[in-house]
Amino acid sequence: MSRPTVLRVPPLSPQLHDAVGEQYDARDLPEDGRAAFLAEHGADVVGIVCTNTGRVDGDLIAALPRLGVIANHGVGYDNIDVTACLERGILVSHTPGVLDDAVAETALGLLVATRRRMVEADRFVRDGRWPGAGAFPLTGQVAGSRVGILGLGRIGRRIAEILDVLGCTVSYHSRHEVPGVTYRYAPSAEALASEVDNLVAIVPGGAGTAALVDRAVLDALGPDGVLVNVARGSVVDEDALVAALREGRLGGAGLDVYAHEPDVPPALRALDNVVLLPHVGSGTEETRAAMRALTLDNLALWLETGRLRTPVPEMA
Ligand code: A2R
Repeated sequence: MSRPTVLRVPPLSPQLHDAVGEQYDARDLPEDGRAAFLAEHGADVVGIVCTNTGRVDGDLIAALPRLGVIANHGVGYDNIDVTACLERGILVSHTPGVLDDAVAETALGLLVATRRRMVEADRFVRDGRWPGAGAFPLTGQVAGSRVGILGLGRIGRRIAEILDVLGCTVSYHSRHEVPGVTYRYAPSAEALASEVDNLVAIVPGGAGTAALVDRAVLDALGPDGVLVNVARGSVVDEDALVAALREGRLGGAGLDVYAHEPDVPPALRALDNVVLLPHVGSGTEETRAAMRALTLDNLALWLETGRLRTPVPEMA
């Protein structure tokens, strides 16, 4: 019996790429010559495997008349045109839950590293400035501080639990109040920023959250405030962020994501009061293995039963 044809939309990790190839008749969407490739193979494709940096837009979906499932390796799926999928009855899965710990510890790491100026302190030692240049300056601390969580979902709640242990006062903003939590609810992102020392963004990307953290929110956080973004670059107005950091209207930022990845604005790279990571929030061996397994599980289940284990909320 012929194996189902699955389209791999790059980039995929070598492990995920190979796993799909072992189980299916796998095709790789090329960077160049897509029209010719799709004309030749598009009609065979029943499933797609992709990650958050592989765009699956309306044009690609339209070129795949038998497409029935998109298995996204990641919890965020703003790379996929879900509206086009809904119109065609194409199901989309993602990987919720299995990456909460990894992303939460990335958020904590960024927050501590930024507040305690750890990257600068590391350079201080490496450059041989200790002890010749005197003691490293005193810094702020995270323990006991007020932290706002923008998006108290699965990952946001995990971050809040970790901060509880550090004696932080946690408050949050989401579109809806979360029942059964003791954290204080703020009615807007700006209101939240105005009542905390540190703000952690962990909402989904996409149109609904574009520039949710804008100049007004950054100004409300203020010159002693720190922003951590482990959500999506689109959630923060990056120009406003750079301006606020350069003009001293914001104290610091710990960033894992950027507006135009992998481009990081040179002005941001030149600043000392930022810690910059290359979008590695879920990037641990353990978590990526779990995400891979769930992605493949969804694909296999759909092929077998037409259902998904973890559909995106629009299709649940
Ligand atoms: O707004 P609500 O009540 O639906 O709460 C969700 C919140 N959220 C928003 N908050 C404020 N303004 C918005 N426009 C908005 N849209 C959504 O974000 C909820 O509290 C949170 C998302 O939580 P989950 O759906 O459980 O997602 P999870 O697994 O925590 O991942 C969050 C994001 C991913 O989409 C990736 O972009 C990134 O973290 O890795």
